[in-house]
Amino acid sequence: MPFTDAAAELVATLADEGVQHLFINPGTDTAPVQEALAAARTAGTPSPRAVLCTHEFVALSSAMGHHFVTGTPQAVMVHVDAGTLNLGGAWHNAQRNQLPVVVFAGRSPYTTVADIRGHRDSPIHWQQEQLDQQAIARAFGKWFMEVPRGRELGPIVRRAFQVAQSDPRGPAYVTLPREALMEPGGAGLARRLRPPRRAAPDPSGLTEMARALAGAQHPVIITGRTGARPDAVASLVELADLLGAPVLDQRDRVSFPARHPLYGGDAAADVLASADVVLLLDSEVPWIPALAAPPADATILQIDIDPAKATMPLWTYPVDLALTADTSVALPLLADALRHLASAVQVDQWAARRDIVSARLAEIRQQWDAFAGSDDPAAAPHAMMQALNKVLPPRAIVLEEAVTSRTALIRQIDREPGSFFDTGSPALGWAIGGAMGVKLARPGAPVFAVCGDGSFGFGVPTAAFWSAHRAGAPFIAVILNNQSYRASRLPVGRLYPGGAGVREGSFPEADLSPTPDYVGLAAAYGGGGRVVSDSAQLADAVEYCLALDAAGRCAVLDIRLPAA
Ligand SMILES: Cc1ncc(C[n+]2csc(CCOP(=O)(O)OP(=O)(O)O)c2C)c(N)n1
Ligand SMILES: [Mg+2]
Repeated sequence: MPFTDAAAELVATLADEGVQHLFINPGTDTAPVQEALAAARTAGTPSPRAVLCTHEFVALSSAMGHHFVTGTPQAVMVHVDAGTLNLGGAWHNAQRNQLPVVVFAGRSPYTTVADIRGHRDSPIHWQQEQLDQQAIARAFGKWFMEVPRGRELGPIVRRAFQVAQSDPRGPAYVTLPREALMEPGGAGLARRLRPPRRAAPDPSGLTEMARALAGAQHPVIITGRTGARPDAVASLVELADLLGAPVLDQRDRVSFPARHPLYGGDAAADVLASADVVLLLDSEVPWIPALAAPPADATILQIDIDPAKATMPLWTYPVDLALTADTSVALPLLADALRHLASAVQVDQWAARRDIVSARLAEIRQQWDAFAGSDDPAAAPHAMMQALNKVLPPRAIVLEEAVTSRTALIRQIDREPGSFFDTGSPALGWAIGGAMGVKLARPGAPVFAVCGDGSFGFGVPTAAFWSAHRAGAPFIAVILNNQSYRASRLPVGRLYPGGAGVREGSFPEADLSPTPDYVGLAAAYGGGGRVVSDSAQLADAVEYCLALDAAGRCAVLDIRLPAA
């Protein structure tokens, strides 16, 4: 049956693309889509569930959380220029996390003629029209198009999903004039345009890479997001075990198990200095040259779906051999190639190296634990994260946005692949909206968004709490409350030691005291929570929050840290 209009075709197409939720903040421009969603619900035809997000930043953050656990394409719908602007920093997070999302935005109606359906009928239709609405998204998206007429909608939406899901993936932006949405659509669903399959590495390059690794004395593996495909983790473990190489896991995802003897976590300074061959896997920022880098003559190898990182103007890492590939495809092939060319003597040498490296890494990890148990004031977040790790239920999923407490979190929180997510280089505020999206995908899992007090505020908590309750997707916000934008205060002292800022000591631009009643804020939206200032109180508080979560209510665990 032909669609009643293009908006109905849009709704059917979203469902056909596998979009489960339409994270939406509507306006006058979205009426045809709202009508089409209602019609589909009434008729029982496939349609995504409309999830109202009362701030657009929450909508795109939620879509990202949902994608992280499901791997599915996402759709967000916002109001013209204003809604597009309110997506704000979530654009950046979507871009840097290669989120396959199609962001739909209204576009002021073109026509003032009363007999064209959808025509202008409000002052805002003049005010909200911009010379170039797409320019708002230009820096962050990878593809942009407007639907000029209803009958073109199907192929354009198919193309948007194809591009968004093609590696390197990223946001597509489609503007929808109201008249076009109300025009007739196609005769049926437009043909689906499939994204390409996962990329395999160049065979000769792979052999060369295997040779370089086989000849290494001190190989080091650095990974950022290999665990985005949890099935790749086992392959990485196999490779590391074979080579006896330490794995620096930057923990944007869980790419390597924390309990594995070759897990080097964030110990870059200890591990990189002696490296002669470094293998970079899915890492956005392999190291910070001024802080910890491999020797200048080290051989740098790279496997990445986007090795050149053209969207980062100055990405000048000295890579000797880069292979464009999905690491879940490339790693088993690399391990095979290594096994193929390794002599028995080499395999024995690598096994011996494994023991030596493991012993060194065990010492480092022991120091992390000892620090968490020390009475150094800087250890407070470490102790709290250690205590939290002990009481996290096995099914819990953790989202990281702890900023200067990040090191504490990644050293202490031990999660399985697929149950820990970090945006990497964040526009802050992602975690609580992201938690709602995760919960929609994993209703049985308690979702912990661990954030700084500053990050929590950037997440538009009023909108996140309301939207999560409304959607039945509650989360537990763990606020590492140091009453400060500590990350914005520290550089002043670092760059101007003994300067006016340090001497004055007040940092009014980074001081978040007096602390608000975060639990009260959650309560205003139907949630609750607990305040803790001692790690011994944590287990009871978490139990309380888990009970709220089980009752469908958001919780805040307000962890009071020493004021920073
Ligand atoms: C959207 C956005 N605005 C501003 C910043 C700059 N910024 C980086 S860290 C930070 C402070 C974060 O404070 P908090 O979450 O409390 O963590 P803490 O530094 O105290 O550990 C700010 C403002 C940012 N990254 N993103
Ligand atoms: Mg803080």
